[in-house]
Amino acid sequence: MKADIPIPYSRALVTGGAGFIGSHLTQALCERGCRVVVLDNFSSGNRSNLAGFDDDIEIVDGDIRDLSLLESAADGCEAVFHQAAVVSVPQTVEDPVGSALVNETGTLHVLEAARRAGAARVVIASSSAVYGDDPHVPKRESMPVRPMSPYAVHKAVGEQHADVYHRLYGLETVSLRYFNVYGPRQDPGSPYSGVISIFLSRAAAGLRPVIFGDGKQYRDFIYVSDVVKANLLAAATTAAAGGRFNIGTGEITRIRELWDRIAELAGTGLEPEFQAPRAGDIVASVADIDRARSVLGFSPRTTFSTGLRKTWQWFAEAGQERGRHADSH
Ligand code: UD2
Repeated sequence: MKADIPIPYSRALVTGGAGFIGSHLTQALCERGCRVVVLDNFSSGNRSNLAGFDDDIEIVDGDIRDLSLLESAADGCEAVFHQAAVVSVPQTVEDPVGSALVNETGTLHVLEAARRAGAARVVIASSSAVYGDDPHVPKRESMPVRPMSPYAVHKAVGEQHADVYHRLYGLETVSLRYFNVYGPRQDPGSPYSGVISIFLSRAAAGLRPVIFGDGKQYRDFIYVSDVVKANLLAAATTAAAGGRFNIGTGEITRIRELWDRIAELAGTGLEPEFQAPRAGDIVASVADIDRARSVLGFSPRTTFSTGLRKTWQWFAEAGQERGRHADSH
């Protein structure tokens, strides 16, 4: 059993536990001796993400729009990690109402189910999207939220619900504002998937990538196991209750440089194709992680080169054995 970050809970619920981040978190909790209930509707999650450790978990095939189902899933759980969401920004633009039922009402349901179940703590996945296109960098938690998409509104409202549950009912809620998360099990399947998963799958297939804009725009890419660690620390740190934390690395990578590094890993000389910038694309995004460092004791461990190499290995192995080749934490 892993003892690096001890988890003071014997049973936890992970919503979206079969998804990219949720499955890594579920695995890490299992490795620390915590019994996990995974609630997932398998719209973007996949059972193969749980391969190798599904004996230790209970899977509830269902939806966070269903409060009574959530209530029974949360029964006996001391901690809840809320990862389920419509994660595509464009999907929330296309369907602002339907996605709000999942992202906003669903988050409220998760908090309410946790309250009714008598859970101590709820850690919710928020996003750097709440900062919108504010050009000031690095992003600090004290900056005002400026949602620019339904997705960002959903995440900002979710944080506010979490605050209210903390103040009103004493539920220990923590919101984690993820920056650009990457790693094994990230699905490259849609044009709006994470850029790293798209570039790696293009490289593996010997295809040129598309760079939107001049490629000088930059992001703060964080490896999934560091995001998992942030969740474990958020669950285990008493002083975190009621807080909002940026979860990134504080380091930047420009999109053009990203492709050059991936091309080198893949041993390809393919040049990117440049297209017009995406509407609403943000030029600069990087986290100030001082608050997470000082309150949670969080510090990202995986360097970008190591994370990229591990993720490339996973993509290169591709296809049939995907789930089994993912990292352990
Ligand atoms: C991230 C989050 C999103 C939301 C948003 C908030 C991911 C996957 N998405 O969107 O959920 O929180 O931040 O601002 O983490 N790009 C290319 N070629 C491609 C794909 C992307 O050049 O084939 C560029 C894209 O134009 C952007 C950058 O790569 O400049 C990153 O794109 P992304 O979709 O991975 O993530 P982002 O930051 O737009």
